[in-house]
Amino acid sequence: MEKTPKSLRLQIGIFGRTNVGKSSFLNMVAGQDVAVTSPVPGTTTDVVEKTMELLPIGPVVFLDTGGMDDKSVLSEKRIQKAHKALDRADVVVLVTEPGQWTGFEDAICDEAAKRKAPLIVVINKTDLGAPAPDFLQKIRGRTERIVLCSSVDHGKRDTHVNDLKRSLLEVCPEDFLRPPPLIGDLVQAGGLAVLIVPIDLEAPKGRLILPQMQTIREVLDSDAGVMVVKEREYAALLTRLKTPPDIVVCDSQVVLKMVADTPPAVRCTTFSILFSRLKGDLIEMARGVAAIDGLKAGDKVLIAESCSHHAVEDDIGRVKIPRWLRQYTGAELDIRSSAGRDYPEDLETYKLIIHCGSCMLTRRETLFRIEKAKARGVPITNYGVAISFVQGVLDRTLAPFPAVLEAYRSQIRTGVKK
Ligand SMILES: Nc1nc2c(ncn2[C@@H]2O[C@H](COP(=O)(O)OP(=O)(O)OP(=O)(O)O)[C@@H](O)[C@H]2O)c(=O)[nH]1
Ligand code: SF4
Ligand SMILES: [Mg+2]
Repeated sequence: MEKTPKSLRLQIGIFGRTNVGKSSFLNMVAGQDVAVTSPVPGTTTDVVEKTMELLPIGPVVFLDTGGMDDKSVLSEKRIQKAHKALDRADVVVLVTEPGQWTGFEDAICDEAAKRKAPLIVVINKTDLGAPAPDFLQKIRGRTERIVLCSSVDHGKRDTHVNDLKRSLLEVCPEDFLRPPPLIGDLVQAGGLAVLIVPIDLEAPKGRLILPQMQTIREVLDSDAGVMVVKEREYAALLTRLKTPPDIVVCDSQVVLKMVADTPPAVRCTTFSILFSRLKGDLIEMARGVAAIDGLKAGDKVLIAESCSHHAVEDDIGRVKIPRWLRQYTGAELDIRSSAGRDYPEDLETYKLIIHCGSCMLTRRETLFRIEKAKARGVPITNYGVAISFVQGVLDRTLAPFPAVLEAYRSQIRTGVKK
């Protein structure tokens, strides 16, 4: 993580008047004491930098500045430093407290706007009193992204940090949401990827679908080769290879056959798993799927589709996944589905969300949906991960991603202990 150079990190500047709790807020987000805090106004003089991996956004650096409105002798220098930090900030976080909004706060908002830096307002010290509605209204005139916070209430840390992450996800410039590779890291230069593609009724006549083409392209860009085969010919073709492939990828629907036909030493996964890493947060999907083990009769499960495509007979989301879930759990589950842009407001009433492959959503939109589920405490997974799970082969299809496999196994262990 520390290898990422600063310029590739999202720079988050923390600004505000002295003593509002900027350093305390940073310490809470970091989960450790990074910056000195004290009741004496003007505690932070130099800009304190803290680099961290703020998932799912990625590598970030927080810049904790000295308060800018104090009357102490050092203030002029500090103001200059804070201005430099404003120039560096990709996102401006303005910390204030309930009732505290003057020309000073407006000036910071203006500076952010001048630099076209998105603005998040943190209303800190809410443990001392809730902000009044008209105060909130006034801030909404400046930004919709308001995080209510108490930096000294560590019990609420997760809620506050998640609120901050959601706001950051919304505003963070696209460049910083650069996705992980699709397959490039799973093949060596000169290596081979085998892609098992279904040529069935749903396959477009005379061509391959976009995800398959994208995968082929990335393997070629990695100076490796690709072999494309249907599931029926796969096993025979594998025996003709002198050296095993670096990776085998198949459509989720034939995962069971692929795993059976693939020697244990050969890494294999599915297109949907590759795409869930690219599009969203594979670790979270792998953790979420463990919740299937705890499902009981009557539990509500949401199948969330992000477009309203015309459902076909034996539709994956409407028919197959519900059937597999009922077979796997042996329970009569209350399975609902949502389609298109609407993501239900009552997420917390669900025991699990199984999201579609999000091919029509951007990475930002997908991450946002994941964060929304997390904020409501609802496990979330997706079709690709859930299919491998109910077929009993997820350990195999996650094996190419060791950190994800570990997260999944530890979640399963936690579930067993309960
Ligand atoms: N009650 C309460 N006190 C807080 C909160 N956050 C910070 N404080 C207290 O407010 C005082 C100032 O906190 P700092 O984090 O040093 O404030 P700062 O904005 O970094 O101050 P400067 O560096 O001087 O500009 C300290 O005594 C903190 O313990 C909060 O959420 N609630
Ligand atoms: S995976 Fe793509 S096509 Fe299927 S429901 Fe989601 S967005 Fe629509
Ligand atoms: Mg400080």
